[in-house]
Amino acid sequence: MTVESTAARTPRRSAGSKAGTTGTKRTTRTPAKKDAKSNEPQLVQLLTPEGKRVKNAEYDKYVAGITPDELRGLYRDMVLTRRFDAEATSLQRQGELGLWASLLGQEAAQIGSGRATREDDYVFPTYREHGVAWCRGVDPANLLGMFRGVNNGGWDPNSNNFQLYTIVIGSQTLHATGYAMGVAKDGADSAVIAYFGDGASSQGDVAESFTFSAVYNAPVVFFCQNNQWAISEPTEKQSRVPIYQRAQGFGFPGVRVDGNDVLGVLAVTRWALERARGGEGPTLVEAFTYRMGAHTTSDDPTRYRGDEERQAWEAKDPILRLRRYLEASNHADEGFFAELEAESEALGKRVREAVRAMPDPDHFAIFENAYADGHALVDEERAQFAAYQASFADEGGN
Ligand SMILES: Cc1ncc(C[n+]2csc(CCOP(=O)(O)OP(=O)(O)O)c2C)c(N)n1
Ligand SMILES: [Mg+2]
Repeated sequence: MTVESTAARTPRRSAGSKAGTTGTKRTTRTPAKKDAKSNEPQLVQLLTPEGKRVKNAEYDKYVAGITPDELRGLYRDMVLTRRFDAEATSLQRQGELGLWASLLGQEAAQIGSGRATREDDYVFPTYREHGVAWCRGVDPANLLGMFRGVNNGGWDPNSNNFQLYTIVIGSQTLHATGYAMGVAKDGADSAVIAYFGDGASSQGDVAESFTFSAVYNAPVVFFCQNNQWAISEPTEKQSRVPIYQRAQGFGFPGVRVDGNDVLGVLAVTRWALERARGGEGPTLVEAFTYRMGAHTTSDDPTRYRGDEERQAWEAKDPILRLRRYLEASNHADEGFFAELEAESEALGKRVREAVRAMPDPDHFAIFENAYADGHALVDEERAQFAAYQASFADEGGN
């Protein structure tokens, strides 16, 4: 039995779409084809851990016009995101947040992909995409309300085309697929990107998303941050093949990129989003990275993994490698780094103050958003809760 190269297949358009506009654009994409020949994982990398720019025949063109200003911008995004994330972890330790899911180590995967999106693209995140939120212009302070337990999300998804954080693992890939099918039916040329983790790749929802998006040729990019762990389960427990290779079985290309290389991630995600916009259907991008911190502030990773692993990944730090590149190519001076340091501190302070000033929600607000038209059980629970609250008033009066 032969394995058909997914990259060589003719794209299928959903009924009513402009089939004639797509055929000519399918010219240079071959990553899945190469994978069919060899089962060895292939990693796209444009910047080495030492900060050296390496040539890549296939993906260089997606970052060819990048300016020193834009490179400094990517660096700034990563530094500020890391600073914000550290502040949120501290705020949880101080009792100001109930929980926090740190993105430490995943800054390049998130900033590279987030900066590849266009304003009219639509993003479906998990609960850890603080860097992507930053790129979409969501105020970092707004990310903290849900983790403080004072609101049900914290932002209007449609104001930044950035959906609310999704805790139910993998389910947002289905939402993204359905949304992308709608985008195609509208005849729009925007794209959709769904974030998920290595652990989520085992969920049925993700497999269903792959099937539907492939069959309906939906303009969606599946962006898997393989951070090597799903809480305490290593990636080996999720898949017998490299995650990106799974796409082939569903009929679309998959590619693995060095997730700690912001340039590589930017290039690969631009390519994948362009495929979606050009009517070529879904792509799976596996950003190979590492969760440097705990799963969340409730987790203790020393119980299931050793320090050596973290140290090995520290040498591949995404921020350090871009700094090395900026310095070696004289794209940034001491003044730039010092100014950024001051900006980071100011961001930390602003977020700290914003969280502490968040008003407590009305005690009954929790009953308001479960059903659009109310529900008998919710009414009963509301009444029970009202009686419970009233019992404190009685005690106070005695
Ligand atoms: C459907 C579902 N099952 C289980 C959980 C509990 N849970 C929360 S995070 C997580 C691990 C997810 O790992 P991964 O997809 O690799 O994402 P990461 O946390 O590493 O970013 C699990 C099992 C959940 N939230 N939803
Ligand atoms: Mg993971």
